[in-house]
Amino acid sequence: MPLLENRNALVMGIVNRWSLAHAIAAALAREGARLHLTYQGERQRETVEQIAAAFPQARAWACDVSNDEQIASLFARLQSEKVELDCLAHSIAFAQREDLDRAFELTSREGFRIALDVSAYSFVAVARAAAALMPRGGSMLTLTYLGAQRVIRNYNVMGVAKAALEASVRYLAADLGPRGIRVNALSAGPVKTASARGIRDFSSILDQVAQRAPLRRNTDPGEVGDAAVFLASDLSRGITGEVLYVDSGFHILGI
Ligand code: IMJ
Repeated sequence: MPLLENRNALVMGIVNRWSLAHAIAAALAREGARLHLTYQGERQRETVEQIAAAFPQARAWACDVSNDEQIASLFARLQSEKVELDCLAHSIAFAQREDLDRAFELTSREGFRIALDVSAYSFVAVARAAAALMPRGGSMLTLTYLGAQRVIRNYNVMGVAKAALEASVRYLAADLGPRGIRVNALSAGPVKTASARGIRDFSSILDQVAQRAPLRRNTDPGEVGDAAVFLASDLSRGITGEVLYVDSGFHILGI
């Protein structure tokens, strides 16, 4: 029996077919979930509409999570169509290019604000709105990275934003648990997605992980999708407020 039959999943953060959000959407759909996919702006509209067309019953919706009105209008439209959600997957982050390119100490007030707003606060705002559409309870998940816990070169203000995101997962889990809603994060190993484009030395980071991680390989997007199925499904019914690493075991290493 599929694990997510008759479940509705809202997946936010697909930019293209290589996005981790796309791997998550594909894995949820494989297990029978009905997909609602959001895209940020007109630039992503066609891509995400085409991706939605490849899944049975999937729909695409506009939502820029840095804009409260767009969040409100997305959830108002879902509600007016009587969509009850079972799963929310948030896979959205942004920092200004210059803040991923030089010393962290040079981060401006505005750069810090933008990174935390888009990458951490957006999950709080969307979780609150999604919870209102989860009368049966549900499962929320977001994507994080080891740079929240350790210093990883150039990750900089994104590491601070992911630390805030991971703490937000715990506070949301405490608030929403009594309503039967679980909140967790997946911490994926480095994957060459649009979010890695132009990051200095990214290929060498991938090589080092593949050489040193316990499983001696990089993370495959499908592994992140399958872990998302676990967190979205009743198999993980006793788990909330957790950060689950899907990184070939890299995070256990010391020097
Ligand atoms: C990003 C920057 C520096 C090092 C990095 C990354 N490593 C990894 C990433 C080692 C794995 C990718 N990652 C986990 C992210 O969260 C990326 C977030 C990101 C990427 C960009 C690139 C383009 C841009 N802004 C961005 N904001 C956030 O302009």
